[in-house]
Amino acid sequence: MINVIGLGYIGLPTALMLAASGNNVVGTDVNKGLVKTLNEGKTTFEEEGLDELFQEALSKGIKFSNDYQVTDKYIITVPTPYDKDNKKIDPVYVIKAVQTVLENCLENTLLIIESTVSPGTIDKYIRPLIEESKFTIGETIHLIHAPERILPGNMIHELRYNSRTIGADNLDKGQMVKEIYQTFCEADIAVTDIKTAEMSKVIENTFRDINIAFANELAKICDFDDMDVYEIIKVANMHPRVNILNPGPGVGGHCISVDPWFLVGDYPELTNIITTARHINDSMPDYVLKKVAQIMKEKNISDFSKVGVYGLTYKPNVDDTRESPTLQMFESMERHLSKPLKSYDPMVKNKIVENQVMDFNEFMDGLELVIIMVGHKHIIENSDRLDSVVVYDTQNIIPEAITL
Ligand code: SAJ
Repeated sequence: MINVIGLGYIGLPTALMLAASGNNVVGTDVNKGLVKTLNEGKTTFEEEGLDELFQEALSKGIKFSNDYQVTDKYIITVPTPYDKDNKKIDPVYVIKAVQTVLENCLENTLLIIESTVSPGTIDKYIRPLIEESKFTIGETIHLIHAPERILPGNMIHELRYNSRTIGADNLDKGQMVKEIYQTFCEADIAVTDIKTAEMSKVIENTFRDINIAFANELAKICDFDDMDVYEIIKVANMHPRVNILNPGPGVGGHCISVDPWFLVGDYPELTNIITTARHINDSMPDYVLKKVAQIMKEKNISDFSKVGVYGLTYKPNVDDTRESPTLQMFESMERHLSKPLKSYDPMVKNKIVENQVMDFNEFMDGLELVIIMVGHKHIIENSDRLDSVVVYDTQNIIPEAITL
């Protein structure tokens, strides 16, 4: 039996996929409400194909519990936050999960850590825990790091078709874990050492962060000198070796805006491009605010109650608001002692900020300027509703709108 520990954005789909593919799976989470919801037959977040996969996994016998199971295979998918002050990873949840596994596991256990960790974390924090226990690494317990790569919004497809990395001390044990993932993953699976797996995961997200920062810097240059950044990127991307990403209002989510900081925290003297890219992406919400003030002046809109923000999530068609550019922008407003602007997001079902409304008509009522922060399908389908207002579109999805 495989016990998946941590049933969040990564753990839940992974547990479901394993179960749907014929593995005996129990999903464990310390959050009582979350396990209760799953046991009532409901999923805990929105993701394309998740509900169908959930039903399939249920029919194959997946179970959910608050308790760690007694078994010989664990996959740990708990979050790894970072300390905002010193930029270093805070492995507290992984440590707690490993400690609890050690209290429950059988001899000859495969302990697979999927959570993203900075290079060296497993040596520094996890190995010592096992060394202090009654188990022996490489004999009675086998340590594996198998970082995930799935993209929220396309998780179910990517679980099946993305290649993966498995880091192991012992390649035979790595091969055993590869066979578990091969029950659902149809792409290549590389087996390597643990530190390589840790580092490659973090630099994949750092690579994307740097490339988005480049697009954002281009957007600033083009805006300064009245050039069309989207046309320029389109033309440049016709070069066979150029692939510039999209500028936007900032980088959110719990991965790309966080993982590069692990490298900055560990190698402060060596991370120049990485640090600059982080600062550029973090500067975008304020940049949007400045531009809003400029548009309000130009269009003679003096009343903030006539300005609305569309989109609270960190990217289109997901309900995840972690580190979202809109929330970063509102935090910045609060730092300047002003209240968040009126906002609306069709994907966010709970009220999470002041002045958020839950109905699109109520949102549009009385607005003169709409700022599009997230390009949800919903706004593309309802773009005619924006005909009578000024639109500042940070996503370049609404024709004729003012862009970044
Ligand atoms: N963004 C831009 N411009 C772009 C692309 C993205 O501004 O051209 C913004 C998005 O709007 C969003 C942020 O970047 O705010 C991140 O979104 P994303 O879709 O690029 O990535 P995530 O954070 O949802 O998922 C990433 C993925 N990593 C890479 O593509 C290298 C995913 O494969 C990882 O599994 C995930 O991080 C993770 O869990 O680490």
